[in-house]
Amino acid sequence: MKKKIEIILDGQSIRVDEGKSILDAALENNIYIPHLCFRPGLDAFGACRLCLVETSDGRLVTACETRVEDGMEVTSDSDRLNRIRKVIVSLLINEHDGDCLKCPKSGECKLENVSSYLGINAENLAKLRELKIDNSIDDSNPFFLKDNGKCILCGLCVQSCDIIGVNAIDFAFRGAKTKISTFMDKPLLDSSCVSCGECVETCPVGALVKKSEKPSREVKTVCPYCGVGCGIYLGIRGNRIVSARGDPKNPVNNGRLCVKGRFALNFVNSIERLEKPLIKEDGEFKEVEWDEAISFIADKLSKYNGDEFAAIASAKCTNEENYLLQKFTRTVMKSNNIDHCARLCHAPSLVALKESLGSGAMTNSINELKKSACILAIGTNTTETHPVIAYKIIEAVKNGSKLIVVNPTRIELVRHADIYLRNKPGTDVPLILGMCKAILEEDLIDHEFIKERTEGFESFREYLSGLEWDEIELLTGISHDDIREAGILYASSPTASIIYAMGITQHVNGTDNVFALSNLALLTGNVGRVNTGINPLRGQNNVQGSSDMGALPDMYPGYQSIDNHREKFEKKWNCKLPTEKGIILPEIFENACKGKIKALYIMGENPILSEPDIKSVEEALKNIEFLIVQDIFPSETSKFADVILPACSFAEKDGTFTNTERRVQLIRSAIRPPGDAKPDWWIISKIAKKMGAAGFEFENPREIFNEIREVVPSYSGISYKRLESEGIQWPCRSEEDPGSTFLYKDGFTRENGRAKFILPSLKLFETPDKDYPFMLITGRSLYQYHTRTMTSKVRGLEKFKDWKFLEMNPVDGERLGVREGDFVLVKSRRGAVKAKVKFNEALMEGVAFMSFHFALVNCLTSSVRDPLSGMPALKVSCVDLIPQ
Ligand SMILES: Nc1nc2c(c(=O)[nH]1)N[C@H]1C(S)=C(S)[C@@H](COP(=O)(O)OP(=O)(O)OC[C@H]3O[C@@H](n4cnc5c(=O)[nH]c(N)nc54)[C@H](O)[C@@H]3O)O[C@H]1N2
Ligand SMILES: Nc1nc2c(c(=O)[nH]1)N[C@H]1C(S)=C(S)[C@@H](COP(=O)(O)OP(=O)(O)OC[C@H]3O[C@@H](n4cnc5c(=O)[nH]c(N)nc54)[C@H](O)[C@@H]3O)O[C@H]1N2
Ligand code: SF4
Ligand code: SF4
Ligand SMILES: [Mo]
Repeated sequence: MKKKIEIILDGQSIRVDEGKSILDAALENNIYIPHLCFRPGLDAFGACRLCLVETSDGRLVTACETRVEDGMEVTSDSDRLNRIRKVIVSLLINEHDGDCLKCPKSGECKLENVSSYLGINAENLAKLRELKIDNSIDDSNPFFLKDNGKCILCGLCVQSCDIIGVNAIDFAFRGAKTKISTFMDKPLLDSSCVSCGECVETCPVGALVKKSEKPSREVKTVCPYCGVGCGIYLGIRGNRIVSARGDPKNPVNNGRLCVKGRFALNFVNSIERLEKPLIKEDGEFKEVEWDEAISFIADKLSKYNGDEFAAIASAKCTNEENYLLQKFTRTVMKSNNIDHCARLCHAPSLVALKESLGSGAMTNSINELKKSACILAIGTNTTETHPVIAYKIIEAVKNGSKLIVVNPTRIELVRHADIYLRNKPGTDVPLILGMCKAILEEDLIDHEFIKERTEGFESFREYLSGLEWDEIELLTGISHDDIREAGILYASSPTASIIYAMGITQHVNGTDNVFALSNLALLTGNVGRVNTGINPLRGQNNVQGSSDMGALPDMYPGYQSIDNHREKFEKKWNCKLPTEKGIILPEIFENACKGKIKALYIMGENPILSEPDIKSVEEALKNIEFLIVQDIFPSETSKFADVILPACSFAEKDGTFTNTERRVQLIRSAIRPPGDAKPDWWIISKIAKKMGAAGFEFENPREIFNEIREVVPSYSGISYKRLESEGIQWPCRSEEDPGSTFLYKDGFTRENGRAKFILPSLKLFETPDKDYPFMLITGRSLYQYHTRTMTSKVRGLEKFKDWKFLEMNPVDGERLGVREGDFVLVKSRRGAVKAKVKFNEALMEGVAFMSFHFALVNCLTSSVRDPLSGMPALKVSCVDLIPQ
C-alpha cells in the first residue's frame, strides 16, 4: 500500500498516494487543470506548459511533472496563470486549422476544451500574426488519417509510437516548419507504421483521427483474434460494430491493441455471413429452418458408430462451446475422436511440458516479461503474431532487460535484441543443447534447484558431454562463441524467461525442441519463480481453453486422462463412456480417406487450407458420407459439407475465452446475430437433445460454465460473477483463490513433484538436396489471420499486401535470374504453386518464406508427423523454385 499524503488544491484538501503528480491528484479528484500533452500511462514531459500551477511561495510549476508533497498548497486557477495559458492557447489555435464543425474530433477535442475553459475570444486571436500552416492531409492509411493542419506538436503520438518500439513518426524539420512526420516524410502507408492506432488514441485534437463512424454505445469484451486476449470495448452503432478501443483496465493490454484488434473487427457485419442452415441436395445448398436441419442431423448421426464419427472443435469458439462439443462426442456419439487446431500448433508443448513439468501451459504471465532480466525469444515472430506481447518485451528492453532472439529470419524484434542467433531452420535442439553445454562448462547451473526440484540431471549431463562443439556448429551454422555468449547471458541473469511459438513446435521434432527448452530452464532454475518461466505463446484466441476443455482424443476436461478418470466422468455425465483413445486431427482425415471415419462434425475450422498436404484432405472430405460444417462464413471447407450451420460470432454471444497466460475472460454479446445464426453452444445442445441425450439442458453459457467448474479442478474457483471485472488465471481452486500468475512455486505437478530432464533426439527432417534445394518457411503476416475467412472481409486490410508473395533473399534471386515481381513455380515433393517474388534481405540465402494466408500453400507441406505429439511438419519444407 502506498502512503497517502494530503495537499491543498485550490483551497480544497485532498488525499493522494505519495509519488503522484499534482495533475494526477487533480484528475483523480475530478478537478480540471488545463492540459494537452499529458495522457495517463505515458511519460509526462511538460511540453504544452498549460498545466502550470502556482505554489504557495509563488513559483510556477507544471502540474504533470511536479510530485505532490505532504502539506503542499497549490493554486490552479488565477489571473496570472490564465493570462499565460491564454497566450499559449491563442498561439496554438493560430497554427491550427480551425474548421471545428467539420472536425471528427469535435466534442472530444482537448484544444476545444481548453479554449472554452479559458474563454478565448476573437480579440485574443486578432492580435496574432496570421501564420501559414501546413494543412496537408495524409489519407494513405485505410483506418485513420493524419491532418497536419490540426497538429499542435504536443508529441503524444511520437511517445506512443516510441513505447511500442516502432518509431514510425517523429518531430521533423525546424522552427515554424516543425511537424510530426514519418521517415523522409513518406505517406504513412509506405512507412514503417504498423497501423496499431496507438497514436490515434492519444492525439488530443483532430490531427490523428479514425476514419470509422462514431459509436453510440460500447460493450466490454475480448479480441477474437490471437491468444494474447486483449480486453476491448466494442463500439456499436445500431446493430453494427463500428469501432474498438483497448480496455485501459485490462491487465493484459492496458488499453493497447494491434491493428486487428483495433481496426479489423467489422468482419462481423459482413453481408457474407451465414444466416440460415443449409442442406445440400443434388449438389446445391438449400436454405432450411433450424428444426429441419436439427432433425436431419440427428437422424443421420444416429446411424453411425462411435469409431465412425469424429468432431473437430474450435479454438475460435468459447470454453463452453468446446466443452459441449467434446461432451456430445463422448456421451452421445460414444467416441473419443475429438481434436482441434492445437494439434497443428502447440501439441508438442502440451506433450513435452506435461511430461517434464506437469502441465502444457505458459508457466508465467505476460506482464512478468516486463520485469524479466533476460528474455529468450525463440521461433516466435512476436511483433506480427502476438503484437501486444511484443510491446511489453520492447518496454522491458528499454528498461534494461536483455533480449536474445533465435530465428532463421531477421525479424523486427532483432532490432531490439542484445544477441541474435540466426540458426538454420530445424536446428534448435543442437542450438539449445549448445547453450546448456556452455552453461555447464561455465558452472552457471543452479545446483540447489537441480538437487531439490528435479530428476534426470546426471543423464542429461552425460548426454551433453557426448555432444561435440564441432557438430553443434555444423548443424546450426552458429559459432561456439555466439552460442556460449547466449548461454552465459541467459544463465547469469537473475531472472530469465523463454517465449516460443511455431518456429519451435511445427517440426517433426517439435516435442524434442520443447524438451530442450525445458531442460535449459531447469538447468538454471528459471521456472517456478516470478519473472522466469517457459512460455509457449498460444496462437488462437481460445486455443488454451479448447485444450483445457478436453477437446483432445486422450483427455477429458482439465487434462484428466481417459484411462484414469473414466469412472469420475461416467458418474458426472451419468452414462457409459468409450474406453478407446480417439484419433488425432491428421488421423481423422487419413481414416476418412480409408473409409473408417464416415461422419465428421467441424466447428470453426477450415482444414482444407490449414492442414498439411491438403490434396489428401480434399480426398478425405470427398470421401466422408456425412459432413457438418458449423461456421460464421461459408469457407473452402464448407463447400464439401452436407449441412452448413450458421453460428454466432464472438460479438453475438456470451461465454469465456482463456488466453495464452491461462487467463479466463468473459466475452459478451454486443449485437444481434445476422439472420437465424445461433451460438455454437445452442446448436450442439439442440442436436444432442434431438438425439434423445440428457445433460444438455442448458439455458445459457453461465450454466455450462458452472458444470465446467465442477469437473475441471483448476477452474473450480472461477465464476461468471468473479469474471465480470477482470479475468482470472487458472489454477483457481476456490472462490477465495485469486488465481495463479505463475506455476510450480511449491512443486511440479508431476507424480513425485519434481521436474524432469528429458533427453531430446537430434534427428532432422527433410534437408535440402539437389532436387529441392530451398527450405521454405511458412508463417504469418500481421495484417491477415490464418485462412482469411475473417480478415478477407475487412476492407482496408487488403492495402497491406505483404502476405501475397514468395519472399527470398535477393542473392538467391540473382542466382535464379528472377527479379521482384517475376513469377516462380514453388514445387515440393507434394505439390506446386505459382507465386510472385518479393526480395527480403531478412531471410537467409537458401531459405524462402510464404505466408499460409496464401491459399494452397499447404499443398506443399508434408503430413509427416512428430511421433510424440502428432504435429505435422508445417513450418519447413524443401522446395525447388522454378522461374516462370
Ligand atoms: N497476424 C496474425 N497473428 C496471429 C495469427 C495469424 O494468423 N495472423 N495466428 C495465431 C496463431 S494460431 C499462432 S499459432 C501464432 C503463431 O505465431 P508465430 O509462431 O510467431 O508465427 P509464425 O509466422 O508461424 O512463425 C514463427 C517464426 O518461426 C521462425 N522459424 C521458422 N523455422 C524456425 C526454426 O526452425 N527455428 C526457429 N527458432 N525459428 C523458426 C520463422 O522465421 C517465424 O519468424 O500466431 C497467432 N497470431
Ligand atoms: N503451412 C502452415 N499451415 C498451418 C500453420 C502454419 O504455420 N503453416 N499454422 C497452423 C496453426 S498454428 C493453426 S492454429 C491452424 C489454424 O487453422 P484453422 O483453425 O483451420 O484456421 P482459421 O482460418 O482460423 O479457421 C477458423 C474458422 O473458424 C470460423 N469461426 C470464427 N469464429 C467462429 C465462431 O464463433 N463459431 C464458429 N462455428 N466458427 C467460427 C472462421 O470463420 C474460420 O472458418 O493452421 C495451421 N496450419
Ligand atoms: S499507428 Fe502505431 S505504428 Fe503507426 S504511427 Fe501510430 S503509433 Fe506508430
Ligand atoms: S494482440 Fe492479439 S488479442 Fe491483442 S488486439 Fe492484437 S490480435 Fe487482438
Ligand atoms: Mo496456431
